[in-house]
Amino acid sequence: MNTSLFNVQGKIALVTGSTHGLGMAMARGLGLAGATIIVNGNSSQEKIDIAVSAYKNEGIKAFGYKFNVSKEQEVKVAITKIETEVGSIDILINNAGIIKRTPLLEMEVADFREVIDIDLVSPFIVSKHVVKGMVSRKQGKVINICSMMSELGRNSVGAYAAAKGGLKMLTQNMATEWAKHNIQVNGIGPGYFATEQTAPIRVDGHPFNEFIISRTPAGRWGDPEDLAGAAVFLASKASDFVNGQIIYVDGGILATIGKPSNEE
Ligand code: GCO
Repeated sequence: MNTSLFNVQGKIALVTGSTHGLGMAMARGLGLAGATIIVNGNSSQEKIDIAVSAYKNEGIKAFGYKFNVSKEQEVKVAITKIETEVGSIDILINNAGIIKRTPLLEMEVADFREVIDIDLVSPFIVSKHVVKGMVSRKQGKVINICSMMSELGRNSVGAYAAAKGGLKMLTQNMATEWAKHNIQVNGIGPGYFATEQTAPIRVDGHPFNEFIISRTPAGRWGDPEDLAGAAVFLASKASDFVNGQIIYVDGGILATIGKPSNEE
């Protein structure tokens, strides 16, 4: 097996929202596979610095850049800075996102708009400014972080589902328009993972925790490290003829209608 297919040595990967959670896990996977990581966050420079140190402590080449993915001018300046100070971006993972768990009839329009803005419009903004360089270099990898909610609805996450459903279609359209430039655009759809974002619905005894464990054929929440393999695959030569696909790393949830409570 030609393992160089999965080689990302020396590639530069920008992972938005990579100071913690799934973004950090995917960036770490790419870093341990030899990529240079551009760490992004928007909360505080301190958080970014802490994350960069954590990557470096594992021997990963990492640089931190604070910018808000939803503000086009900030993104434009940051991408220019990154490509001047570090180098051309070969791999972009649009991971940064938020969720607001509110039933639709109770949700403020402003809150709905904010979720769409961060989770759907921002990947468009960041991709627009990174892909220009990829087109000129005739190569690049874009990975959009979708969700189970790109396929299924759930009470209280309507805005998030609308954004992630849209991100699936945006991924397919990006793939359609950019494949001719040897740019492969795909998505990763994480199932239910043990992160800060899911902590409130994952506590022992919480009905949703029991539900997810019973609804997932693998019988567990995902570990963020479970995502690294799909990230390395979609960031490497191994996926050069894969376009517009969403790889669901979900322990099997989307493969099944589930089982009665009295069935093993
Ligand atoms: C929720 C969860 C999900 C997961 C993930 C599933 O409230 O249902 O937060 O949205 O985080 O997106 O793919």
